[in-house]
Amino acid sequence: MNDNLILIGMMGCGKSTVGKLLAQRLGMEFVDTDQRIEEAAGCTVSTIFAQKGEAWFRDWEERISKELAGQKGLVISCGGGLPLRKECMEPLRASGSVVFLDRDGGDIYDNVNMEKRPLGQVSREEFLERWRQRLPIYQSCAGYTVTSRETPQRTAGEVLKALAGVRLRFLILNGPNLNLLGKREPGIYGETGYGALCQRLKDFAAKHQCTAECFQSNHEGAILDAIHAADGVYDAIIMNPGAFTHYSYAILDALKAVDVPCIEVHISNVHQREEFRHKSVTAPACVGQVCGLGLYGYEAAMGYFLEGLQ
Ligand code: CA2
Repeated sequence: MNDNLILIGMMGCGKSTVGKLLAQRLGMEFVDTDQRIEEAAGCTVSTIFAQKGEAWFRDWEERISKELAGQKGLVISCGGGLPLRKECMEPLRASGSVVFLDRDGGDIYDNVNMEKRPLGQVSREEFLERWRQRLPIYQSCAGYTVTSRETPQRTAGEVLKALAGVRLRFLILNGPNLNLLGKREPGIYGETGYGALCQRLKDFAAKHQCTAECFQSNHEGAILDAIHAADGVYDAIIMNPGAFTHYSYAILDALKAVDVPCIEVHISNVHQREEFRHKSVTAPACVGQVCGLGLYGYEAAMGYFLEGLQ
């Protein structure tokens, strides 16, 4: 059974939403400490704060933290102030990986509805002051710090990447007939087979602490679906659209519709070949195009994105 995954950070940074997504993707159970306390105490956290005071609430947090730390396979979203007490954090830290979801305090205050949150009804200045005080505590408790992204799906993806020590996730997309690599026309496309190309690119990715997943199809619709599904799941697409390059406006539109940068690759130097191969209708939606470098072109394209990390 998996160790726990513990999410900490300021109230409103997205711990619960991102935590639920992570639990789903990892097949783990999601637990929210505030919710657990509300269930056990029979009233809302705000009521506890108002009627019993903060210390009474923190005692509850300590009991719940110790109880959860004794279990496995949980994604635990911690109350924003939970890491303030080391008696809460120490058992949780020992039970798994702690991830700090880092979201700017001003962004939280301006964009998250805090009416119903305990300690949420304060001025912007007071909120920012509390955020500034807590930052070093969150940083010191966490094994990983992940900056909150535009969508919870993206943030969840970044958490998974951080935990796996992965820097970039590549999708290698190959279009029609590229499954025939190595079997026909070796004078143009070389002798390496499609399977061997995929293995080579996976190895190249792994050598650079990245992952590469390969997909090939002879069907335009399947390629469109793969591009749509890449949003939020991959950091970059390396695509050889095959002959679709020269006429698929649908692939052009799909690339424009997603927020994943793509580099187009051609094994052969298309400009030395028939006139119809000189024109790419898909390249305008790409960061750039590599052609004529053989299979190395795929690695050159991956290298471009790796360079961007430096
Ligand atoms: O040079 C490239 O990579 C191309 O994208 C390959 C496409 C071609 O239509 C483009 O103009 C340029 C064709 C891929 C066909 O692949 C084969 C591989 C081995 C044997 C036969 C075809």
